[in-house]
Amino acid sequence: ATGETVDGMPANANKPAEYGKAAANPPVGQTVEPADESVAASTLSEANESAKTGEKAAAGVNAADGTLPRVRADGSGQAMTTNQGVPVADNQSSLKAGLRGPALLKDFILREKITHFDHERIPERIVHARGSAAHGYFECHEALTELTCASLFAEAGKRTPVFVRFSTVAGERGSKDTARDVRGFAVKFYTDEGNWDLVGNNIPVFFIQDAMKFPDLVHSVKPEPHHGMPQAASAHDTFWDFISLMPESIHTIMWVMSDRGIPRSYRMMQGFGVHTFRFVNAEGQARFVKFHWNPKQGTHSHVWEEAVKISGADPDYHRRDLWEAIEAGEHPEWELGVQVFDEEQAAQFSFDVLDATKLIPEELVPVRPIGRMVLNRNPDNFFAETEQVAFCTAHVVPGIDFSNDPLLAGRIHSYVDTQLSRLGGPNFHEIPINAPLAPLHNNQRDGMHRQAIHRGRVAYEPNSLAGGCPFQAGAAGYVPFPEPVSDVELRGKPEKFAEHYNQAALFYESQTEFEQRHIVDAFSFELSKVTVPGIRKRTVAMLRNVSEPLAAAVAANLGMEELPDPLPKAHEKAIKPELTRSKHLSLTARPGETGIRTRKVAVMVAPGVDGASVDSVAQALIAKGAVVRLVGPRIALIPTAGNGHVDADASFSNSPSPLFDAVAVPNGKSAIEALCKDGKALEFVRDQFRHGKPMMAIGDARRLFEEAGIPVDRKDKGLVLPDSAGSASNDAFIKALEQHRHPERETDPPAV
Ligand code: HDD
Repeated sequence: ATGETVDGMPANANKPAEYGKAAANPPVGQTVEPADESVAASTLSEANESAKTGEKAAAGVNAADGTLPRVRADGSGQAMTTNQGVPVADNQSSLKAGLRGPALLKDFILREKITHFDHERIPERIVHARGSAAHGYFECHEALTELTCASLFAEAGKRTPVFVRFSTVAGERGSKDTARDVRGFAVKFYTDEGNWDLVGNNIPVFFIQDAMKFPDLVHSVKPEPHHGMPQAASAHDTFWDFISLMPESIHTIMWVMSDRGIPRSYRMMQGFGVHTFRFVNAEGQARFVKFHWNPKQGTHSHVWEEAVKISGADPDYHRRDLWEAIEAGEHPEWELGVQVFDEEQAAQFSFDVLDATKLIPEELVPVRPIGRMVLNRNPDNFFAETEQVAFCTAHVVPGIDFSNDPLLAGRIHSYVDTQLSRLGGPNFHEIPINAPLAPLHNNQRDGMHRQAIHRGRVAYEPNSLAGGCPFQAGAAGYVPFPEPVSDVELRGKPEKFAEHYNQAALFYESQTEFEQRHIVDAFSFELSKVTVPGIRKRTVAMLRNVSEPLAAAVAANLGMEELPDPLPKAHEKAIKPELTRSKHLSLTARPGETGIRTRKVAVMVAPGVDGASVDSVAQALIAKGAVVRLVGPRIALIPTAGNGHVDADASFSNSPSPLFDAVAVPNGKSAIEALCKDGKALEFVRDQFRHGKPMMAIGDARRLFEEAGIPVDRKDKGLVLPDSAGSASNDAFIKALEQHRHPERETDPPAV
């Protein structure tokens, strides 16, 4: 039935039939062919690009070509049914004795619907609850058979499907994306010899050395248990109490307090396997290996105030950024690199390679690129895929093995265990997103929610009744590296684990001046939220072992009159590090290869704007792959100075400054006059300036900057102020945007 419409959108023509006598004969549900044919068929399939979805998945490169299509569901053109497949006649009212009568218990349709709804949620992850994911593939650069027999590295050009989930750690499932935090970087490789999960972070080191301390660490950072605050934040007493009593955490803390803790995008961060793993080749020879993901998009971050404002303007900022980039065909890409070294080399280092609070400086062991990962398809369904995906460090494949890192050892148990309670039983491997592409056969049976229907009478091995099948694979199977073990049982740590400060200092000394300033600010902010003075003091005492200037600056910001004595060290003799500065640890070391692609630029418009200058800037930016939004006082068609219009698709209220990487304000006398009187426009450009963004004002627009108090006469490569629109000024603006940010304008207090 075609109903009445409002501007082409169907009204609910069946609505009157829900009331009075008409209710006894519910009409067939209204279906309306969408006016736009491209949305007509499915709302789910890859064939229909407008409804979900980016490109059609390329054959052979997506997990979707394996286990997912059989479970994809699509209701287009179908009548509604219950979960038992019974057609539902009326989905509006419960079954009652009379129109005004009591509801009846026998209404199995209401009951099924509400019961299912009541059970829709599953427990959120205890850590990394908030995350976003995408499908893609890994492509091997060259055969690595000399190093590992892992099948995904067997030949040049080999592609293996992946599903990757990025996350914050501390916040709950509905928390904001731009909290200061470590980011999870978990990759599931669906290899042809089973699933390999590389469950890493965007920071190459971890807070603690032994899994024994993980529950303590997480309890300290999560909202305090008596009042449930703060959400998605480490700036509180319990966290810093724990940290300042656990000096092994200082190296990781330095990374989290740096700009790494507030990335611009999931697409613009590195990933690390953190632990030392092993590569094992077909001859059984093993080498140690550390895994690195380096983004082609470069490594970029927010500034703190911007991150804070974004969390109000768009708490889904990173989720949206990843989704939109993939929808737009801007598929993010990372290079996988490895640091490969052997036991003898490891023994020479001043630190222990089994200690997850230490990295291996790239000067000591260079990173060798071995492949690339491309994320090219968004999930169909957030819950089915992103929420139900189960990463486990225990999921390794032949050719990949563990080291004796005690943190890793604990993780091998923890992940499987948590999936049991989160996903409700031992069959979580059958959930489509978790199912391997490699066929699986064993004698494990039954359990909650079993999907497989095992045939035959035999569920044991050895057997003769099934011809001995499934038989054990022997040397073709997963054979652990035969590391010799002979020692006494004890609790304790190796000597080298006792040195906590060398690499924290290495990290700090390797940062640029502005990055160091941000670290000082981050410590100052976090500790200012701590209410117990003793905890602040103890943290500053710890910082004195990293850098005296850092400790002094933080102490000054906290109004501490005297510096506390440095925290006593756990080891007696100083251990000399191999190096005190590395050129690989600053974010500026990786500007990326994609220029201004996907960068979001606001072009500010108001009635009377010069249409030609809008076009000139917008076209130049779009040609370079930037995302341009025309931002005005409200979403509307805005008359230009001539007789034309421009379409403002964003407003100062719905898209404030922190959501943009740069702003361009076109010429236009009356437009600028209006903007100079608009507090939101003034706030917009002030924020852009404060957050170090590239800014262009064309002709009259310079007045808006002046009105906002922006020091337009300063020497600043990020301020482009041409008299009129044109290719030279567009090029200068694009160049400023390629630098992403202009931190040299930061002052304390800020100039505007
Ligand atoms: Fe963990 C989730 C990364 C130490 C126990 N962890 C989780 C996720 C990531 C990491 C990325 C989210 C996976 C997803 O997207 O579903 N965790 C790390 C890294 C660590 C680390 C890089 C140190 C090098 N984790 C760690 C330890 C333990 C855990 C020491 C426990 C002994 N982690 C868990 C967990 C989680 C988890 C409780 C929560 C949800 C899940 O596993 O699936 O088991």
